[in-house]
Amino acid sequence: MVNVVEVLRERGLLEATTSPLLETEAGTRQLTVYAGFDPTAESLQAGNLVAIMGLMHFQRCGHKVVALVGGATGMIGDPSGKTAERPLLDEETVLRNLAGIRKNLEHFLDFEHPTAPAVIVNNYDWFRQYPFIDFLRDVGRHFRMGAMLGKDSVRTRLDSESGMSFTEFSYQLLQAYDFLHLYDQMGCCVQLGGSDQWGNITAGTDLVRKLRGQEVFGITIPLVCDRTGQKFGKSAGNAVYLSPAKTSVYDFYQFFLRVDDADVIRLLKVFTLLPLEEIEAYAAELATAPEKRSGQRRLAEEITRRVHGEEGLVRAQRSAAVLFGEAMDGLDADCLLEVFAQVPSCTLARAAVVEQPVVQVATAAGLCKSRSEARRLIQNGGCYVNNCRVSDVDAVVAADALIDGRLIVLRSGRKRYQLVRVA
Ligand code: YSA
Repeated sequence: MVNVVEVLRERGLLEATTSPLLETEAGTRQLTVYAGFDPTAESLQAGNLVAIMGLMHFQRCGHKVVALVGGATGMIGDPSGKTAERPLLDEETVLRNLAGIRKNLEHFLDFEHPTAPAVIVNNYDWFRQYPFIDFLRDVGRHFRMGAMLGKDSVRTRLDSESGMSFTEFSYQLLQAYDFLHLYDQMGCCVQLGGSDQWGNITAGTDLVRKLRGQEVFGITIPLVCDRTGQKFGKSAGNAVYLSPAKTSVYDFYQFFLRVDDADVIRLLKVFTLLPLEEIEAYAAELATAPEKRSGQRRLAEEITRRVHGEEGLVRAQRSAAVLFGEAMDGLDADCLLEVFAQVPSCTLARAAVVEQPVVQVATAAGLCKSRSEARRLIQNGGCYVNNCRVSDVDAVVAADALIDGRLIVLRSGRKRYQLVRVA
């Protein structure tokens, strides 16, 4: 049996375990492991992928995996790693977010595995019927205030100006009880999470020890940060999400394509399943030919394919190629609007575009200052409509040049684009 702890260590996915015994157990028997995801948004974000990759490695090494979605905990809000209390989510939002997160998880875990299919559970299912008084008597009684106050997630917040509410303070009890519940119901004996989850995970291992007299294990993964120390998955202050409705496939692909040379090898180990020897070859190439960015390309390819499928990857790559002058056929207007989001755009009436001379449209759109400049541009072979060179100064914009009937892309020379939205 390949030892999953060793696999995680080799790939830079191991921060800490609650006991060295875990590694011994992982090498000798099938374990059941869980990781939890709170539905704070409609989609998981790139940072959460790290924990999902951890679960995938467990499953690939023959263990049973459980992904827990926090229908209950999401309504409380995990204070771990947060500098301020978040507004409470209402039930409707939590339900919508849960559905999105389930969908994300289905891309990664094998729910059809013949011997150890992955399972998704929702902790709202057991907290819903748990009376508060019973919970305090059964569970709360086993928590010591000193230990609870000593958790990093609590200490940092207590020192802050805004402090912490009792609601958030009690979060660790809920996560601890989940571990106990999954231990009882499924024999789950390992909880995995990012290193910000250490306090919550150890609250669970302590509770199982106290109430069942059994040792269960925690394992944490280092929080992946970018070079600037920012938690991974933020792009210009915004999270990079797995759902295309929140982060377009193109932006998702570009985010990974743009990672720094200093980060790419580490990220290949974390976010892909490529064998380490193959990743070493990228490291060697990075040392001799960094300008090729082959590691970044492979990283973006692997992760986009996994999250958005082969079709999504092809679409992202074709979109990227459009910026380098490649043909646009087959790409729809929404896709092109994403690609050209940073390009100047204007809106012209349909009658000012369709069947009108390119010279006129290029001038009206602001690509050229005057008709004579537009004419010269065409004569010099530097004018393009939808990346097709215009060779005739008298050419008109045909109706079928309009992409989805509402967009054309003009270009002057190699790089200067102008987007025309057709009203
Ligand atoms: C866990 C167990 C339970 O029984 C109940 C709830 C939970 C959810 C947990 N308290 C939580 O809030 N997790 S999370 O939704 O914020 O993140 C999901 C996982 O992604 C966590 O393990 C977190 O550490 C991990 N993660 C997020 N950003 C990360 C990261 N891991 C590594 N690097 C990052 N940048």
